[in-house]
Amino acid sequence: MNDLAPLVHDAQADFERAAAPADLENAKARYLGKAGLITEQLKALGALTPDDKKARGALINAAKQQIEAALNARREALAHADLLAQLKAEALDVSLPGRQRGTGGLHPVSLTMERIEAIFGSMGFDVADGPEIETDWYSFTALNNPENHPARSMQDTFYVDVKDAEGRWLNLRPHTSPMQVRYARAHAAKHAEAVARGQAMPEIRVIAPGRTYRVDSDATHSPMFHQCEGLWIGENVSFKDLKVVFGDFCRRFFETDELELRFRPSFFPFTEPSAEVDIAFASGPLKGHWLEVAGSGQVHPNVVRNFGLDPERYIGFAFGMGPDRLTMLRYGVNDLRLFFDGDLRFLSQFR
Ligand code: 2U9
Repeated sequence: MNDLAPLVHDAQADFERAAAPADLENAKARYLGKAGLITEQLKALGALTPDDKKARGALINAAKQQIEAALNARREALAHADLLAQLKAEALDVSLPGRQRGTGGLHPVSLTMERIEAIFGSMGFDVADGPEIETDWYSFTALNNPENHPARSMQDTFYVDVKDAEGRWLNLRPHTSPMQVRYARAHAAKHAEAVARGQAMPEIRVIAPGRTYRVDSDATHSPMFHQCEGLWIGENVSFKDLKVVFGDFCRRFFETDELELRFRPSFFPFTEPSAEVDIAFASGPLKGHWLEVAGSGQVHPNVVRNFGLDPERYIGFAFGMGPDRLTMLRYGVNDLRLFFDGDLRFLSQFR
């Protein structure tokens, strides 16, 4: 043991106490810096004889090496502790349950629309599309709806406070029929030349599903509701075809053959004769009740003329139904408003 041992011991203790790299560098300066204790020892060598200088120098160097070794050891220990703290702070618990991404689903009315489209699609019906903002001509006039018909009044129809480029008042379509008028006119125009040459026009067979608007709101009416109408026009299409097609549709839609159909005389401006379609299930919770599911009829000659077709040659039927009501019947829902509240407790039952 020499007189430098306490110095080395103090340095080791100071380094051990340094809790952070900055503390450690301060402690280093006290021993190894320009005015440090070891540096002072080295400076004092100048006053010694060559032999003493050699011996003393060796001792100071040995002490310096010990101090440097302690310094490096502490540096490594602090860096290691820092790494451990960082790893701990950034630790991932891989056993935690993952964040679930909610699974969406189609709205029950959309499911009904898809069902209707698939069933009629299999019977050769095309699906029409068209604007929800319409002109009076497509919403009413083309459909043989007279000028003074109550459906045209502001109590029934939403009018848009804007006119189109031709100065015609616009409305939110109160039924999906305008889409079929547009479809039928385009179809007639497309085949006009062939027909003029004496060729037969391919039949019009189309359904028109979509949103419709009327001023009405209670447990069974919503200002926005859905309709799906159908149209079949040809040279030899009769009420008999309507009965077969619609009967087939009902059996497939409700997934039962035990179902009766009843056509009850009615009136619509766009069909003549017209009939309401009622169905009755032979079993299940609705057994024994006649349920109105659609309106129908033979398309009025004035409407056929508005397609651009000769009503003496072309004839057919149309029907209209409410997918909201069909959805209520199919799933046993008793309040129409449930479809429009956006309540996930209700909607997720249809996923
Ligand atoms: C064209 C010509 C005729 C479609 C028809 C009905 C009878 C009917 C209602 C049932 C319940 C609407 O959804 S509802 O509110 N529809 O009673 N609809 S015949 O007649 C047409 C359609 C388009 C060109």
